[in-house]
Amino acid sequence: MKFIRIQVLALFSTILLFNCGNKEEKMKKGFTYESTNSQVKSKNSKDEDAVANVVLTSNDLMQFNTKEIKVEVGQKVKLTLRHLGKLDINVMGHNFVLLKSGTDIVAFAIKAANERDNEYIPKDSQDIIAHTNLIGGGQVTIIEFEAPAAGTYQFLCSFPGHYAMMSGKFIVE
Ligand SMILES: [Cu+2]
Repeated sequence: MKFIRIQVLALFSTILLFNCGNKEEKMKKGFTYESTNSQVKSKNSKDEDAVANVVLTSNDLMQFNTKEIKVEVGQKVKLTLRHLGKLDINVMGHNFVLLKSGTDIVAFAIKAANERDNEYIPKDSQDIIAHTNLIGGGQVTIIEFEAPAAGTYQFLCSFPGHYAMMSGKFIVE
């Protein structure tokens, strides 16, 4: 009788273990979607290492706080864009647009400038790896995306006329 009970217990533990493993797997797969949940983020340190937390700020002087962002191959990038200024989105709107390698930044910026109704993001663009919403003074926007393959990419703010001052290198190494 005792022996059977132990066996049952062992079986129960195995099921429990299996379920946990499954859950973990699901969390990894659905990370982009679920990561706004702080419970997922603090699940284990391994997951946190896999996320590059990038905080980019912008202001009323048409500037980002950096011209260079570095992340590691295979990382998920959580990019937070803050607008520390006070000006309205229609006057001093900012976004972050990461371009695929080989994209002509000037040609892209000209195309984007015509897309006012689409927050200056060209519709159906094949040139973009990731982009945020357009924000005005005092606003914050967050995106998450997979770091592209190792290499150097360009990022910009696609609000008309901003790319000359608001652009930089996004390095994956
Ligand atoms: Cu801008």
